[in-house]
Amino acid sequence: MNSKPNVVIIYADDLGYGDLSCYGASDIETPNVDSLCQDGIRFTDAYSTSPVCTPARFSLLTGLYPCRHNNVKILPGDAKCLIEKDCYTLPKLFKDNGYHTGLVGKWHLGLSDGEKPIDWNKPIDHTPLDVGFDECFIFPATADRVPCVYFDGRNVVNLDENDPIEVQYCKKNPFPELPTGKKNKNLLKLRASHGHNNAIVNGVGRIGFMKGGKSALWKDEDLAQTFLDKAKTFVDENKNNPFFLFYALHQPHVPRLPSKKFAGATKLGARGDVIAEMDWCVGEIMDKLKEHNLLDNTIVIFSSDNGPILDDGYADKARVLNGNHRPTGPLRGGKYSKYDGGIRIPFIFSYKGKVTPCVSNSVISQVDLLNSFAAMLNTEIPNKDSQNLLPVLMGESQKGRDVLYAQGYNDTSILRKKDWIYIESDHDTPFFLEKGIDTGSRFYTQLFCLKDDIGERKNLAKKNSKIRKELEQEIYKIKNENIIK
Ligand code: NG6
Ligand code: CA
Repeated sequence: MNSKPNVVIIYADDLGYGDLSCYGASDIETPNVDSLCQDGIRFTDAYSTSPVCTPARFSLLTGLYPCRHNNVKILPGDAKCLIEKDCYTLPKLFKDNGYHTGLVGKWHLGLSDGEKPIDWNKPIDHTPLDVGFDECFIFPATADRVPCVYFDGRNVVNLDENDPIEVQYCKKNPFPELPTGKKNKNLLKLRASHGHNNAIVNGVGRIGFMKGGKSALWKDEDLAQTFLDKAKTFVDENKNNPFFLFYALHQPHVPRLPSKKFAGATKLGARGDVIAEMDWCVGEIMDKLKEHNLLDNTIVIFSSDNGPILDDGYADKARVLNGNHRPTGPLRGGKYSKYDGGIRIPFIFSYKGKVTPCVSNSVISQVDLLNSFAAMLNTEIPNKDSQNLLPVLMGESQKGRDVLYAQGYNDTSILRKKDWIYIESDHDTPFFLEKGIDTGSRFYTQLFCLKDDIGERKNLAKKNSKIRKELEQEIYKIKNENIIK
């Protein structure tokens, strides 16, 4: 194995375990993602650390469980950066080993130190550039949150200084002179089903208010092409040196507005269309690697941050047009849920000529990428949450994690040990009614045996109190471990 292969992580947003044809979808076709399996290992038991975005991304980049930080939750667009400047990170690992590191796409981990409100019209301190990326071209939070602008490094792209940007999340209606999704439904090209009724940008109601920055606003339909072009340029510019690219796709998160080419491309409506668009992006970036003859010197990982959801706040008909497609495959729950549908995600590790293509059921977590790549680069790191699973990723060993830890939407613990999965009790709502999702929240403990019950229907917590207690002990140990960042 070349000691310094390039590494590309392609990270989808809200793509489910059952959303890819290589994971069993029959109503959606994803030929480009599928073809990664020809040179790679498709993992059936891979997890993110959370059923929502920010904590999952935090873990992937820091190698830490979300519980190591006291504020890892879905962030507004003007939140402070959750990753401290002195925190050891995946991009820092690569950078320290002579790689050029880049991030293209969704960030959603906050910007600035949070000491004062962000001034969007000046270069911002504490961005991805301060946590290990040499360059970044991002949007700050999610596609449905303001500010709807791109960032290149520390600056908003295409900003006209005579039209400064203001962003507000706290006040109720800070810019009464501007239309909002709530007041001006006639201006919307995509209506909200819940929330998403603050600022209107590109005919879409968003979360949060913004004013100004007209020349800098993105068009949702152009997001895919814009990010793809940046990712391709990054590969072009780094073809002669080791590089790490984190290509954080915005699909299939809401609002789902694909480019013209993909609008109407599938029979599943907007959600199917943006998945098709996402798949195309994967094919394009693979073609770029091929063009430069880099495939047998590049590890490509494809995964998703959390489970899927049909209606996440816009009336885009995802639910009615879904037909028989099961975005979570055989799993229960979905985005926001503590059941496996929220946290078990597609994960393909592709490395042409270096791994023997196969399907692996070893248990792995995205938090393990830090330590696994540290092992690849012969670098000792202090982190204990992240485990070295390089031999598993390379297909040389089947020994995945003994114990897997994830964190539910409201900070409760989820633990998997072998085939057992434990979901801590809590008093939150068991269902998001408007979203049709079972959050998995119950005022009693849940314990399932995935081997006979992949759909987590038969609660064995009472019957198997010995195992329940054993798993509780493991959670206690993890939570009380002293972790060095
Ligand atoms: C929720 C939003 C949802 C989505 C999610 C974050 C509403 C009603 N819902 O609060 O649309 O943006 O946050 O998704 O506003 S994530 O994938 O980034 O975690
Ligand atoms: Ca997400």
